[in-house]
Formats: sequence, structure tokens, C-alpha cells
Amino acid sequence: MLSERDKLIKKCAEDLVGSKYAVAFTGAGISTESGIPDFRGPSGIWTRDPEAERRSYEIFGKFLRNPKEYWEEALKSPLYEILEKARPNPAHCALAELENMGILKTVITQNIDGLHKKAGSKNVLEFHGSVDKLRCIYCGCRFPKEEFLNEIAEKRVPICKNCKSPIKMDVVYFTEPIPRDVYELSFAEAEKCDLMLVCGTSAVVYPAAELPRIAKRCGAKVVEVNFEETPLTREGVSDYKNGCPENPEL
Ligand code: CNA
Repeated sequence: MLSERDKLIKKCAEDLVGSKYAVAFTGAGISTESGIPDFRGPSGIWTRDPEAERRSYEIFGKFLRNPKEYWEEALKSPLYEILEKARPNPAHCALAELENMGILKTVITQNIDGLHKKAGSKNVLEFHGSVDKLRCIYCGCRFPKEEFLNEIAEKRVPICKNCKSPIKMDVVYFTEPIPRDVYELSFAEAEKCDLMLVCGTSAVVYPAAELPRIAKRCGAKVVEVNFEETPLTREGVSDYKNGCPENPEL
């Protein structure tokens, strides 16, 4: 006799196998088991320190006004040390495996930790960028972080190799526009998919949170995996939700 939760897992597996173009949309919750805290989950960074949320809205403006100060602060952030050490967990590996099997076509992630690629996923759209890259907001060029290790170690502001402007991490901060390339590709995937697996996102950060809604409007099945209810659950965007194993009420 299968438990309610196991029935949902079986249903999800059947729906995935039956899909023609499945896409995953992931958030910070998929990486909490890799030791990276999320923002808004029960032990999230902002749940514990609401002031950190206010500060996060100032980072992009700081880069525009004073790139040197931006870099000094960015490198001091304890989150970057945690991100550098983090390794993929079974959820990242499962999505890579599903891609390998030809079932999952794309992972669209809001995460900046690079763990989907480290797990072996190939078709990954990093909607909010990645800590493994630097990006020029003026000409749009991206560079692997390895190309700027000297500047970073010597606390010099990295300069774009293409247009010679000061550059920042590829990470998209609050108040910063989403880079056009990843924005357009992600929305095209949301329109095209017939199943969207939504994993570990509170679905409140826009425009990313629009993606499952667009998938639903275009006829896709939306499967949500999250500890808590989200606007997607409450507004009926999710066709079904599979939650916390320790607390099946959630
Ligand atoms: P969020 O708002 O912090 O929401 C995370 C959601 O995941 C919450 O609803 C949690 O309940 C849920 N959750 C936490 N752990 C699990 C788990 N093990 N299983 C199932 N559900 C779980 O994060 P979002 O991604 O929705 O918000 C978008 C922000 C967060 C993006 O800009 C990210 O860049 C940013 N962020 C990214 C990382 C990362 O790269 N790992 C870490 C922290 C924040």
C-alpha cells in the first residue's frame, strides 16, 4: 500500500516519462541540502535577518556608483565562501540524470551557485547569473571567474576585455535587469514545455516567478516540489505539490 506521498512521487515519475518537453525551474530550496541557506525558507537568511534583505537592494547601485567598494564588500560576504565549498546534492544529480535520459530538456535556475552544471546538467539557463562568472553590464560579455583571479586577489576592479568598462559578478542583483539573452531563452522554454517541474522556490521574485505561470497558461502541467505552500500552490498554478517528508501536512 503506497502512502499519499509515494503516490504523488509515482504520479510525477509517470507524468515526466509521458512528457515530450519537460523543463525544470529551480530555486534556492534545491540547494539547501548542499549547505547553502535559502532566503525565505524556515531557516532562510532573510527569515533570520530581515535587515539583510534591505541591504541586498543596495548592492547594484553600489556597483554603479563605486565598483571598488562593491568588489570589497562582495568578496567579504560569507555567502560566497559557502558557495565556493558547496557540492551538488542528489536533487541536482537527479535533474542531470533526467536530462541524460532525454526526459528533461532544460533547467532554468534562479540559483547563482553553479551546482546544476557541477552535477552534470548541460542545458542550464542561469536566470540570475552565476558566481562562477563575471559579466559586463555595458556590452553583455561574460567571462569565467578564473580569468580574473589576480585582480580579485589583489582587490583591483576587473575590467571588461571587450569594452574596457568595470565589470561585476554575473549574479543579477535586486533592481538590476535580467540579461536579455537568458531572459528570452527562459521565457521561450516556459512557453514550449509540456511539463514544468518547479523545485524549491518561493515563487515571489519577478520576473522569474512568471515562468511557471506562463508554462501553465501555455498548457503545461506544473509539478511543484516544496516544503511550504507558495503563491503557485494557492493560486492553482501547480497541478500538484509534493512537500516535506517529515511533515506530510505541508
Ligand atoms: P527562496 O525565496 O529562499 O525560497 C526557497 C523555497 O524553497 C522556500 O519556499 C522553501 O520552503 C523551499 N525549500 C527549502 N529547502 C527545501 C527543500 N530541501 N526541499 C523543498 N523545498 C525547499 O528562494 P527562491 O529561489 O525562490 O528566490 C529567488 C532568489 C534566491 C534568487 O535570486 C536566488 O539567486 C536567491 N538565492 C540563491 C541561492 C543559491 O544560489 N543556492 C541561495 C540563496 C538565495
